[in-house]
Amino acid sequence: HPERLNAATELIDRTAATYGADRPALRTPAGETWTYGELRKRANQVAQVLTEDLGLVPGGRVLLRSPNTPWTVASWLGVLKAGGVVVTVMAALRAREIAPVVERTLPALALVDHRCAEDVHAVRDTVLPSLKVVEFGGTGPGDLVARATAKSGEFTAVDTAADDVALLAPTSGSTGTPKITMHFHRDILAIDDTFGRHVLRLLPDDLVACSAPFAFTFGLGMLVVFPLRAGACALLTETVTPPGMAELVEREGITVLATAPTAYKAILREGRERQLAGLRVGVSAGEHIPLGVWEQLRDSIGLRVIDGIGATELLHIFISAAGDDIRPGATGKPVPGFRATVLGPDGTELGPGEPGRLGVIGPVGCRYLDDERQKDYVVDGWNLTGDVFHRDEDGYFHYHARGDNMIVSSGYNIGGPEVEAAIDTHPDVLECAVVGRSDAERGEVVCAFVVLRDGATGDPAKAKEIQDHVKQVIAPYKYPRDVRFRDSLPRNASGKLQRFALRAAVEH
Ligand code: 3SK
Repeated sequence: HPERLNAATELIDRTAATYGADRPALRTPAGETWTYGELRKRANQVAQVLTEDLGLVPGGRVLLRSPNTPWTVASWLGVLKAGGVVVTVMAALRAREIAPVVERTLPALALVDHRCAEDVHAVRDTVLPSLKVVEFGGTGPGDLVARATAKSGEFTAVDTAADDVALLAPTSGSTGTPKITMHFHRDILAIDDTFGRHVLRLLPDDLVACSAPFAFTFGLGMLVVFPLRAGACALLTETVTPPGMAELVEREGITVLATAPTAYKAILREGRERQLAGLRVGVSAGEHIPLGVWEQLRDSIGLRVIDGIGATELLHIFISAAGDDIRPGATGKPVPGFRATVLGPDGTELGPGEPGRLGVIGPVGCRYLDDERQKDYVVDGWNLTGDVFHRDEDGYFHYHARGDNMIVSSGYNIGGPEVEAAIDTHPDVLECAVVGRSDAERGEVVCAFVVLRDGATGDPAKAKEIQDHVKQVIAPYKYPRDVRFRDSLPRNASGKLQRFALRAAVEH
């Protein structure tokens, strides 16, 4: 890429010029369609509001919180066009999860869907009173949509450098507070230059759907970066359950579906796989797809699902299997442009068959915003994703486990410590520890071992109370589906929690 590069211009202006401004870019199940020309105009209008009315300057940070809607895409592109940096937070997060992101990233503005604005106002009041919160999609005064549609739609994108920061994407830490990953304009295009172009290979006539929110970079790639670069169309859904997804694929004529293995399992369990028969491509990521699920989809409807593993730190997928180069049971080989290896405890590369820490190098790498944990993630140039893999004689990578305290449930990474911190705020809880438990449907579920204070009774009602409490404190998808009461937690002589003992206990 050239030294001066604005990812939004590449994704929208260049595509509109190459494939035609009248082609559909975004659709919703409610029947709304935005062409490339309309999306370009709205992104420009947002950029005008940001720069002309709200004082955004190049490099200024803009928090974006919304379900997947067309105005979210226009806002994301508009911030980049204005030379700003998008800070994405999931609509599902609660104020206590948004607060550390705001504290760390210090955004000047927040663009928030009016249905999830309350928590952002609360965070502004307690953490960053200077934050200007602008709602969109509602009827309130100053709504972004009303302001934007009053603008001309003529805007020349700020001439950013290819390695200016474009995106700050938080990721749950396996320990402590969230880590904020920084990505440049060129990184956004690099995920398409690698996975998009060599593995996914979208066609301009594709209609793409993905169950993930944009704030999870898996969703950002699948619904914004890859379709817009290919001149294809994205179908934006706000929330969709797996059975609803199969219906949607059939009804809307979706040709490319990206989701987690949990959704494919649920579709098979409900016998809805025929509704996926029109798919040209299926992508599965977030966790490893079990061989049986992959085979059932291949045998019933001829769908050879592309399996992939990615990380927010590397923005998208870096190992995958696609086309004829699939070894059933293996996650696959490094995506063209990436190299991967398996490292032993001393950092030396291990040979075939030996499990160890996965190390990855490619055009996108981890850069945490001002975070000590950078030195643990990037060692000798290798990005250490926290996954344990082995490589076979032929170079295919096989997944074993997470090597840290991250729980991967239905494709979402959940940091054990943040669930523990949420459980600890329940008045009856003395202490707790959280581990992952294998689950046929979700890959893993969060399992909490809880020691109650004197006088409290560990019964199913208390377990439900703790679960409901957690759903109020942090994003509901992180709640412990399995709560087990104990008189004490296993500790070694120096008092250190023996998490391995809890892991062994949950599997038996
Ligand atoms: O595998 C993942 O969890 C992931 C994370 C970020 C982006 C893409 C993917 C597939």
